[in-house]
Amino acid sequence: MGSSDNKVHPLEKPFKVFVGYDVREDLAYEVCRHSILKRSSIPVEIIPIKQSDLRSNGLYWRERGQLESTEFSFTRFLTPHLANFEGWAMFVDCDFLYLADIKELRDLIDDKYAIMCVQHDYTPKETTKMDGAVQTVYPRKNWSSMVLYNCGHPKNKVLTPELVNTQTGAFLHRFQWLEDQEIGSVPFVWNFLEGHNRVVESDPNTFPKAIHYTRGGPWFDAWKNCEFADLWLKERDEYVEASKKNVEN
Ligand SMILES: [Mn+2]
Repeated sequence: MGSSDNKVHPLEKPFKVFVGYDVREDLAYEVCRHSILKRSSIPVEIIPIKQSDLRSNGLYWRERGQLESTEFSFTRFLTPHLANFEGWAMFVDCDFLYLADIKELRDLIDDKYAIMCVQHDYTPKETTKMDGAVQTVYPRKNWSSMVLYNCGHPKNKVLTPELVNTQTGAFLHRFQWLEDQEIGSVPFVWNFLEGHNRVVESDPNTFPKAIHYTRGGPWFDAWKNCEFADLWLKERDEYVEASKKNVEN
C-alpha cells in the first residue's frame, strides 16, 4: 500500500456530481447515476438537484418561465453554492449515459479555469424537444448541460441564490459572468449529442464517453428507437436488476 500506487486513497474526498433532476425523468436520473457509479474508479458523491427541495430550503424562488424545458434549467447554476464554493464539482443533465470512468474527466481539470465544458458549435434542427417543450436557439447552446465548476474560483462567487433567481437565461447559460479565457474546453465525447455528433469508426477519439440524449431519450416513447437507445436500455435493465438485489439484501 505505497503512496505511489493508483488505488483510491481512503481519505480522498468524493468527487461531487450534481445531476439535474426532473420528476418526468426519474428513470433517466437513476440510469445516469448508475452509469457513473458503476464505472468510477474514484469515490463519487451523486447529488440530485431537485427544485422542490431547493424551494423548501429557500434557495430557489423564481417563477417558472415558458422557455424552461426542465426543472433544472436555472437551478443548475446553484452548483458552486451547493458545493460550499469549495473544490471542483460537476453538474450534468439527467439525460446522460456514461460509458467511461469519470476519473478520466476529473483528470482533465485545470485550476486556471473557472469552469470547463464541451464547447459545442451547434444549431439544433428540431424546434421542439422531449414532450413538446419549445426548443430555443442561442449561442453556447448545450454548453451548460455538463459543466465542471471550479467552485472556489473567485469569479464564481457571484453565483449566489439571489443572482441565480434573478438573472436572465441568456446571462446564465452563456456564462456571462466569465471572460472567454476563463472557460476551459473538454473533448466533445464527454457531451456527445445524440442526433448531432457522429462516430468515425476509424477514429477512437470520436467514440462517446458520455452520450447526451438531448432531443429526448428512450425513456420517452417518441425516442425509444433513437441512436444509442440500445445502450441506454441495457443500462436500465442492469439498474433495475441491481435495485431488486438491494431490496432483497
Ligand atoms: Mn439534456
